[in-house]
Amino acid sequence: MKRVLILNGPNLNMLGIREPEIYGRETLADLKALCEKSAKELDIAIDFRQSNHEGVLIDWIHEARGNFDAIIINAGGLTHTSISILDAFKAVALPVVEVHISDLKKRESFRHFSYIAQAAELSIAGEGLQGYVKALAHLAKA
Ligand code: DHK
Repeated sequence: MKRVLILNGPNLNMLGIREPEIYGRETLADLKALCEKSAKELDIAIDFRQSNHEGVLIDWIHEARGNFDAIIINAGGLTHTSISILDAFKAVALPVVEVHISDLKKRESFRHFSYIAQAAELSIAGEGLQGYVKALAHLAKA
């Protein structure tokens, strides 16, 4: 069974509360339940995590080496700033799928560039929580 680590970065614990017109009204717990349901259907084992701390996310990416087959990440705002998260992905050399709930290209210009995209085999944005389901389906096929 394929093992996928799903990482969520800063402020994603505020899903359902933060800017619902952009991120929707569903919570992180709803997102976790959706991922668990989808993973079960796809016969994938997942570990779903969230942290507001860059270093914690980097430690989890390092830990994935040898323990997971792929990583799905929504790095939140760190997407647009973190060379260190990009370097961590390069270090572990695991397949990465990047997900964003909102459509970055339709938002402020500072959200248009993603460091994570440099390491990701697929970037999904603007599909709401279903983007995570799409990411899992992609990895199930890979
Ligand atoms: C989530 C965030 O927290 C923002 O900082 C990103 C992303 C967009 C999302 O769409 O899921 O810019």
